[in-house]
Amino acid sequence: MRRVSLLSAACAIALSGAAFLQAAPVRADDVITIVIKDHKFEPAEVKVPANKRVTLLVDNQDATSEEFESGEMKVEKIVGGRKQIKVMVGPLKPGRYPFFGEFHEATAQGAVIAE
Ligand SMILES: [Cu+2]
Repeated sequence: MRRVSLLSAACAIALSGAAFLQAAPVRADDVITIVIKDHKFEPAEVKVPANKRVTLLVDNQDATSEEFESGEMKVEKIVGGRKQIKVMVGPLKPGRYPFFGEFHEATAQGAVIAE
């Protein structure tokens, strides 16, 4: 009985968490798309609002996988060939935050500009 009530409490917390997430969806204008093509980022520089959490949608149109990486934004995430990943960044102080594709670092260079 006690176990059941504990489970219910856990479920209630999980449900309220889900409700909260639904109440605050990521708006479409908070998602910034960065395409990877021919081992380059397009656009190579993206502007995001400062002091705000944003989602980067990394759309890898190459057949080979890439690793989207940025020490400044503390991101390191593999995106498979012809796959997409979403990366949450921020809130960022105004400034320039370089990123690169670790598997094709010679050409895959870019930066997020928070302003
Ligand atoms: Cu890496």
